[in-house]
Amino acid sequence: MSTIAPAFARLNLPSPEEYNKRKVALISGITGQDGSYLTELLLDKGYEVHGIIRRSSSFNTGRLHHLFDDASIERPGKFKLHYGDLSDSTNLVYIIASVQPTEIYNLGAQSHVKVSFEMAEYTGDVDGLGTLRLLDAIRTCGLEKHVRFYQASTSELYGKVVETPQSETTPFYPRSPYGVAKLYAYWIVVNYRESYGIYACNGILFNHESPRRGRTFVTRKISRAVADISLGKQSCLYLGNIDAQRDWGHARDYVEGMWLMLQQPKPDDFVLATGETHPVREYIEKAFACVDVKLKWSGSGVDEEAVDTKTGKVVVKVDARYFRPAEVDLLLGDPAKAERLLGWKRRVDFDSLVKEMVAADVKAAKSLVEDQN
Ligand code: NDP
Ligand code: GDR
Repeated sequence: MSTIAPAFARLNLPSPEEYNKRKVALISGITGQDGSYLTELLLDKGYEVHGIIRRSSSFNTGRLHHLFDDASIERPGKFKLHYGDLSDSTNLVYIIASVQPTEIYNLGAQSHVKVSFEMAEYTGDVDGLGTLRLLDAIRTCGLEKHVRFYQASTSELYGKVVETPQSETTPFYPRSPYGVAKLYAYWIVVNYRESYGIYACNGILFNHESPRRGRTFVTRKISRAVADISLGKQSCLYLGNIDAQRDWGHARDYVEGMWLMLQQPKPDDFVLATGETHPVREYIEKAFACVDVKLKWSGSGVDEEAVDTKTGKVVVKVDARYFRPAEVDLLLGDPAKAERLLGWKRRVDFDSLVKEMVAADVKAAKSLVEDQN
């Protein structure tokens, strides 16, 4: 019975000092964008990395595939995946008791804001209560003084604009079931830190992207469409609110900030952001510019569209299907606290991010075309 494991772990625990001589990380959401970059970072730093993966009928470890091929990582025990789910408390207790991590990164979530309106209860369960389950699993295993905990909090907590730039002291006003679930997670982390002395941090991260970004998030949806349109594989890109503004950074920079938060003398909450904001429309224009397409816009609201000025063909159309019941209009973060106390600084700027994402998708689309020929 797995319930025996925590008692066993508690009885055999070394002192926190002895316990923390090891570097063992456990990552929920390891198969996601951030999970894959964080795994690379931690393996480079000499950690033993364990990840929680969901059982899926289709292959879901694509973002980690290159790590399986790396002979230096294949050493037994250096990198290991465990089946689990944030909705399953017993399983989380069992994994923590057997891995005995020194750091836990809770990146697992139903992370799509629009989907959260359709799956509100599930999102609340996984993103909100899932965080509580992990924290309680730490306590059940008697590890509250041993383990350091990172929570993937989000700029979606700010939601409706109360002030800009948004910092650690800006009041929250979430605008989606996702944001509300993450609000619960944020506060339960603060509460368990204050109640039980767990070293637990909220990283309030603004949007961060990369060529590994999920394909239904707006930046990746655009970069893929631009690649496919430039190769004649797609004719038009359909989008929702293109006037929303986001503070977009690169995921690789942000996972470094996550790690830094767990290396401090005291736990605290930090914003990671670039301090710049850009409308979705600008991302679209810059992405098309990467393949030498200049756009001309016409119409407004749900009738807005853009043509390729060379061909006169419509390549972007606004589509009401992609609008959300409530929108977050403007995100602009103030990373001053993280810069000052963690020494964190983003490296990749907006233009470089757009170029990297489009170039990666053009390369992938071309190799697919070659494979098919
Ligand atoms: P992704 O959507 O790329 O990855 C989410 C991960 O969570 C995947 O590994 C997914 O598994 C896993 N997951 C989903 N449901 C469950 C569940 N029930 N139990 C266990 N694991 C589950 O997200 P990102 O990598 O972009 O983001 C990482 C975290 O940071 C998320 O919590 C997100 O909400 C948060 N965040 C992200 C920001 C961003 O801009 N990227 C900004 C701020 C916060 P599977 O692969 O099987 O689907
Ligand atoms: P967001 O990211 O909701 O900010 O959440 P997303 O890329 O989904 O949307 C950004 C903005 O673009 C607008 N938009 C569209 N979005 C999508 N996905 N698809 C479209 O077709 C489209 N057209 C316009 C959206 O309305 C929105 O304003 C991301 C996630 O990673 C969260 O998990 C994370 O917490 C936050 O970033 C910070």
